[in-house]
Amino acid sequence: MAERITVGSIDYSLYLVTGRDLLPVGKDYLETLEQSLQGGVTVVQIREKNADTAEFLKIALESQTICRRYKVPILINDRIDIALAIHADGVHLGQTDMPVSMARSLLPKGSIIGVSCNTKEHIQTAVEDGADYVGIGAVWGTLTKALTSPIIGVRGVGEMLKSLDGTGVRAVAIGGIKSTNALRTLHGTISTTGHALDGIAVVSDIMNSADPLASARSLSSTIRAFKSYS
Ligand code: TZP
Ligand code: MG
Repeated sequence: MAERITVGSIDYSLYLVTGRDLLPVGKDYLETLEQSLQGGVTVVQIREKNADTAEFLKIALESQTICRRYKVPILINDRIDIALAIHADGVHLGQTDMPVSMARSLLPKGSIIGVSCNTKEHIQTAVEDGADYVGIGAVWGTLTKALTSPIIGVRGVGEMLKSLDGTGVRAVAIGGIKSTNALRTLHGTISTTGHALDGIAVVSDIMNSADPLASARSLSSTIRAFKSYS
């Protein structure tokens, strides 16, 4: 079993959430994943909403083999059992998934735990519960997920980042982020409130791309440019 990657070394700059259902016809999932890593994806979350346990395990293991080659951490959406089974680097939990403290008690020391947040209260709870990072969204409109809460916008995301000040909890924004609005997302949050995101998370801009390598490269260079002047 490959070495796990520790919390301190995580680079949240370009966070890919997988969505196999979004692959263009004829595109292979593992090739897309590999190309996204070549293009600069820095962390991968395996999100499988329709797979049974056996299929989820297979996808997670195959994905992990590739991520390890690029020394990129792999997180599992929701399923603590799958994360444990494959020795993943951590998990990503939604508001209706297992609470952070329970997940922490089950997972090995040093596991990364992230939480989806769309209100300041969610952020507060995530901080109190000891989450490592939060995924704030949806920042823009998206067709990838049926949203159950209002779109937050860059100012809203910036406001939420305020609650993370001094906590060491990292943050990515998610929802409708494309190479065309990545800079607006990063710049908009810092310019409205002075608080910066650690990265951006995308599903369709990479998974639904005819050229995932180019899409990831474009997002990655935008983030690097932003980080170099902010
Ligand atoms: N959580 C909030 S919005 C979203 C998730 C998983 C979907 C984001 O997908 P896309 O395609 O990057 O808009
Ligand atoms: Mg969930």
